[in-house]
Amino acid sequence: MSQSPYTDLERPPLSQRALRRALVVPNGLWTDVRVVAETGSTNSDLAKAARDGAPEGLVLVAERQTTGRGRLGRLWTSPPRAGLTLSVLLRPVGVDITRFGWLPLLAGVALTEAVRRIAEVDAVLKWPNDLLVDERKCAGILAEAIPPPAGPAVVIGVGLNTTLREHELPRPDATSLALAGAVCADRAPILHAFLRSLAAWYERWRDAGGDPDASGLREAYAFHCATLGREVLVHLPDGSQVRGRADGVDIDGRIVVESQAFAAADVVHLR
Ligand code: BT5
Repeated sequence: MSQSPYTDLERPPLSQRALRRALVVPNGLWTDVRVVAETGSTNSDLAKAARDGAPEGLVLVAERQTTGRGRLGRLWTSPPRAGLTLSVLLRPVGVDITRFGWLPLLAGVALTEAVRRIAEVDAVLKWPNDLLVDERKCAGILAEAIPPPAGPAVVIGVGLNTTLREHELPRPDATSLALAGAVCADRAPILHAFLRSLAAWYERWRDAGGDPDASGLREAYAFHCATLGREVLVHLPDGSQVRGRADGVDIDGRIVVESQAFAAADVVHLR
C-alpha cells in the first residue's frame, strides 16, 4: 500500500494546525498538539519528553505507529490513519500518587463519552478501560507513570479503531467505529471531543484532590462500565484465575470480584 497521505480518501490526514487552533487555548489544559507522520510508540516518545522536563498538556498524535504498545508487554497494531493513536502527558499536582490508578479509567470515561457523542455507537467500557462495541474491542488505553525526579507524571496512550475494515482487524473479536455502523468515524471531531472531555474530567478530578467520589468520576465510570454487575473471569498476571460477579470498583479504581480487589488483570465477560 502506498504511504502517501492522499491515496485513501476515507482516511484523510490530520491537520496539526487545525487541532492546535481548536485545542491550545489560554488557561486550557492542552499546551501543544503535535502530529507526526510516523513513530514507534507515542507513549514511549512522551515518556522520554517527560523525563526531559516537558510540561503538562503535551499531546502527540501519530499517523502511523510501528511498535505501538499494549498492557503487559502486548502490541497495538493499526494501518496508517485507520485509527487514532495518541498520547497525552499529565502532571497531577495536588493528587496523591495512590490515586493515579484512576487516570486510565478517567481516560476511558472521556473516550466513551466522545465516541458515543460523535460516532453515535453504543460504546461501553470493559474494566479497566477497553472500549467495546457489541462486545468487540474498538479501543485500548495504556497509562504509564513516570516517577520523581522527572515525575510524578503519567502518560496516557489511546488507540482507537476508526475505519479499519474487516480484513484489517488484528483479531476476530476486534472492531472499528466504521464496522460498528458509526454515523461519523472521522478522526478530527472524535479527537476534539475526546481531548475536551478528558480535560474537563481531569480538571474536575485533580481539583477534588483525586477523590473519585467528590469528582463524580466513580459514578460516571460505573455508568459506562459494562463489567460491573456481570459474571466475569479474572485472569491474573501469575496465570491464576478468579470467577465471580464484578461487584464494583474500589477507592483506588480496582475491580472487586468475590470480595477481592484486583489492580492488574484481564477480565473476560461471561454470558
Ligand atoms: C491496550 O492494551 O489495549 C492498550 C493499547 C494502547 C495503544 C496506544 S496507541 C498510542 C499509545 N502508544 C502506544 O505505544 N500505546 C498506546 P491491551 O489491553 O494489552 O491489549 C492489547 C491487545 O489488543 C493485543 O494483544 C491484541 O490482541 C489486541 N489488539 C492489538 N491491536 C488492536 C487493535 N487495533 N484493535 C483491537 N485489538 C487490538
